[in-house]
Amino acid sequence: VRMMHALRTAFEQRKLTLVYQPQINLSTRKVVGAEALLRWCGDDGQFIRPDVFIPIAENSGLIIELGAWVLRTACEQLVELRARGFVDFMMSVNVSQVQFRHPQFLTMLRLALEQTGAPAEFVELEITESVAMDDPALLITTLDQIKLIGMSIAIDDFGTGFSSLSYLQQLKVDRLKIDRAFVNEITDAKRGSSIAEMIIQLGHNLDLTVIAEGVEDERQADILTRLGCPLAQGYLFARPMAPELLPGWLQQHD
Ligand code: G
Ligand code: G
Ligand code: G
Ligand code: NA
Ligand code: MN
Repeated sequence: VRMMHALRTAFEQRKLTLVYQPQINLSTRKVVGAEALLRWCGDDGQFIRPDVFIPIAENSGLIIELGAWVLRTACEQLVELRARGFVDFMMSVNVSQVQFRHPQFLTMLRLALEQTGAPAEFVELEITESVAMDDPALLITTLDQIKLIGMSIAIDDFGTGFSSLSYLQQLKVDRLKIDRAFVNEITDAKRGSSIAEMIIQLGHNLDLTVIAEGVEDERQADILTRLGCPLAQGYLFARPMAPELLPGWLQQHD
């Protein structure tokens, strides 16, 4: 309860911020976009990880307001980058299952686009597999509506908890994100990671783009590239960064 109160106070005092981690095309090494990631700057100057406070925001209901702020802020950043000439740039935003199930979710999406002028086709929503699997009817209709709005959909942490592959085929999903854990298993070319390999293959078969998370060294990038993985993000390319650093980083990277 104390943490819940602290979180709400932090949000109201604007101590929750977004950082952005670039996403890269593995064969050209060009930037294709960025993922917006929440950070809580604690009073002691330490960052509190989202894994810790997102569940609290979900349990207290704050996630609805916070999630709307996250999307609106990421859309504003997208619009600013476009004004600076970065026009082929996709902004990925994490969405909690509590937000996804909220009756005003689709209205919130439309409003964020309207208020910021962000183009829907450059906004991607990342939902986790658990959302994806436990209410099929709601999921299918909601994804249909998101596609009508024009946004893309990625399944985050893919491979960590799915129940039905055949079901995936019916969903209007654009991307699968290979969970960092499976990328971590890639230590040498021979062993690779059978799960990562399977997800890349699945992407090819279902005509979905695949992005590998948590790529930390060239060897992993090289193996993923040879396995046919088109996109990646991770410390090898860039750590998540403050918005004011992003345009400069993009300019230099080009
Ligand atoms: O802007 P709006 O009236 O929708 O704000 C809704 C909530 O978002 C309020 O609780 C407000 O304190 C919070 N909020 C508004 N702007 C910011 C901001 O720049 N940073 C953070 N962390 N919260 C904000
Ligand atoms: O940035 P970091 O690796 O610490 O993120 C940890 C987890 O928090 C990730 O699984 C990420 O999806 C989640 N997360 C980060 N930002 C957001 C956000 O804005 N909304 C939601 N719902 N989850 C987020
Ligand atoms: O949404 P998701 O939980 O997958 O968010 C990705 C998380 O992974 C973020 O918290 C981000 O800070 C973190 N991250 C991003 N790149 C790397 C990396 O190369 N290595 C590790 N260990 N963590 C990373
Ligand atoms: Na995630
Ligand atoms: Mn994510």
